[in-house]
Amino acid sequence: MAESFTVHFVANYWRHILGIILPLLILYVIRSFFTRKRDTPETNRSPSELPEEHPLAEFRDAQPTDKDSDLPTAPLSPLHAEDTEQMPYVHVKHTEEEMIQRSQEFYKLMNNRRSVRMFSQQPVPIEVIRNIVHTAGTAPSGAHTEPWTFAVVQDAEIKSKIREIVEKEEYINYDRRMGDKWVQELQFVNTNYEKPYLDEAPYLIVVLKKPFRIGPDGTKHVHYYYEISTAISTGILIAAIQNVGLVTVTTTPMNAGVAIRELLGRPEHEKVMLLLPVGYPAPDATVPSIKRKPLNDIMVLK
Ligand code: IYR
Repeated sequence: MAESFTVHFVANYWRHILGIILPLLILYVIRSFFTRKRDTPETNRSPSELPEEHPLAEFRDAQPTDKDSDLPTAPLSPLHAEDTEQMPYVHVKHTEEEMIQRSQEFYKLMNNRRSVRMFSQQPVPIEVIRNIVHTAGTAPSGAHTEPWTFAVVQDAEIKSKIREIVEKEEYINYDRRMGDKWVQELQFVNTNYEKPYLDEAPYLIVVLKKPFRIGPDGTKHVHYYYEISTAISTGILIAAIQNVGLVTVTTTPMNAGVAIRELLGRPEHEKVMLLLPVGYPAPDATVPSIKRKPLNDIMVLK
């Protein structure tokens, strides 16, 4: 009896029932879509959801695409927890005159820096390179994660293998991958696919950035701002190279990163960012004659 009533009711009034249920269902779906977006803290949102210009967008890279993707993610250690010990800052103070003089001298030193692509094969003590890399490691980094590795290559065979890998890719870059406009705009740098400096300089420093690290327990710790942190440390590395009277050129190993990383036996979660040959300039080294922007073009005072 009750059953036939239900069947009868549904058969007669299904349009009304649908008319009530369907809009409710649509409203529910729309509401849950918006609440999910609002309630998810930005840092917990999957990096692939972040818009291009978002400051955390670089974490799209941090999404492992390889075997590390199965690792559980753990938060970074709470470096800023209340019980973190504080210590006095050791301040070296200079007089205003000294500051002016030191800043001028440092400017002169750095203004003399040029990207040099012609190297002497004269050896450089490894102690100098160790000190330079040590200095790069003093850079600030997101949540003090120190998300960098500097692979220093002195072995001639590894250097020439890296040169081979880079030249193979650069040949394609110059020949067809990058197009005529790119080739034309770079003409003044006087480069081509050949990179003799990669194996002629006594050292080749490979800068690797680490989107995350893997803890001893196998958990993954995401490194915030790993890209800018590694870039800052490279800037300090370049200043340290200039400070001892050696030269370098920042080389971007376009499309050659994975092969270089594998050659160096570095783990998959380290990404090759830059190659820096380091040594003395060749006695007959030349550089393009360029001018730097005047201060007024790069600084605004408000
Ligand atoms: N990486 C290429 C081309 C190149 C690109 C830029 I942008 C430069 O400032 C210089 C060179 C090469 O090393 O030949």
